[in-house]
Amino acid sequence: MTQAPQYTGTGTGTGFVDAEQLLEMYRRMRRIRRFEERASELYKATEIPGFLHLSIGQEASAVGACWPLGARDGIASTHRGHGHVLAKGLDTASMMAELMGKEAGTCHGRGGSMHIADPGLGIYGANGIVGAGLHIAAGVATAAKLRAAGDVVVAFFGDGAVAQGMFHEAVNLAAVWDLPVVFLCENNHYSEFSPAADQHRAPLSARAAGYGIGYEHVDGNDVLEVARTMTGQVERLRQGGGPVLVEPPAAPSTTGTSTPRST
Ligand SMILES: Cc1ncc(C[n+]2csc(CCOP(=O)(O)OP(=O)(O)O)c2C)c(N)n1
Ligand SMILES: [Mg+2]
Repeated sequence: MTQAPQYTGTGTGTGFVDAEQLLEMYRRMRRIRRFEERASELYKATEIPGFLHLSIGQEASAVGACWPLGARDGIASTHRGHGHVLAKGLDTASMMAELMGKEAGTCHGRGGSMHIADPGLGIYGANGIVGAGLHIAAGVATAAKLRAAGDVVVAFFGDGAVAQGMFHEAVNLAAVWDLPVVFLCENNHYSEFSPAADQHRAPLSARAAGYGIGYEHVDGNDVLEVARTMTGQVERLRQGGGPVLVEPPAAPSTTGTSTPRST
C-alpha cells in the first residue's frame, strides 16, 4: 500500500491541504525546476537569445504565492519570472517557444524570458526593468477594486527594487487607495553584485510600517507556509482589506544575474 505523503514542517494546518493537493504543489514546483534546467541547457547551446535569469531554489515561493489565485486574479513579475508565470498557469510548451524567440511562443517570440505575458491568464508580464512590475500591479489592482468582484493581485519583486522610486510610489498609492495587492519580495539580499546593506538600511518590516500596511515574514523554502499565509492574505483582500507586504527570503543560489553560457 502506498503511504500518504507526510508533512512535518510548520506550514500545514488542520484541513488546509489534503494529500492530493500536497502532491499537486510538488508537481508544480517540479515542473518549474525541470523547465528551468532545460532552459539553462538550451541557453548554453545558444538556442535561447538574450539573457536568462533562473529562479532555481525559489519554486516554493512561486507555487505557494499563486496557490490561492484564480484566473481573474493578476500577477506582475520580474526579470526572474519563470516560476511565477508557470505557477500562475502558463503552459510550458508555448513558454519555452517564447524563450526561444519562436512564432509559436506565448507572445509570438517577441517578449522572451523577461517580457513574457498573458493577460488572459492574469499574467501581466515578467519585466526586465527592476521595480516596474510594481506599478503595473498597482494599476491592475486599481481595476480590480473598481470591478469590485473580489479579484486580487500579487506583485513579485526582488530586494533590488526596494531602493527604487517605483517601489515607494506603488506601495504608497496602494496603501492610500486600499488596493487589493500583495507585495511579495523574494529577498536574496543581493541586487546583482551589491549586498542589500549597500542599498537600503531599513528592513522590509519597517518599510511596510512606514507606509501603514501589514507585513508578514514566511519561510520561502516551505511551500505550505507560503501557501497558507497567502491564502489568508488573499481571502482578506477579497473581503476588501488593504495591501500587505509579504517577505519570503530567497535561496542564495539564485543571486546570479544570468545563467552563464559556458560552464
Ligand atoms: C531599473 C533597472 N536598473 C538596473 C537594472 C539591471 N539589473 C538587472 S537584474 C538587477 C538586480 C535585481 O536585483 P533583485 O531585484 O534583488 O533581484 P534578484 O536578481 O536578486 O533576484 C539589476 C540591478 C535593471 N534591469 N533595471
Ligand atoms: Mg535580490
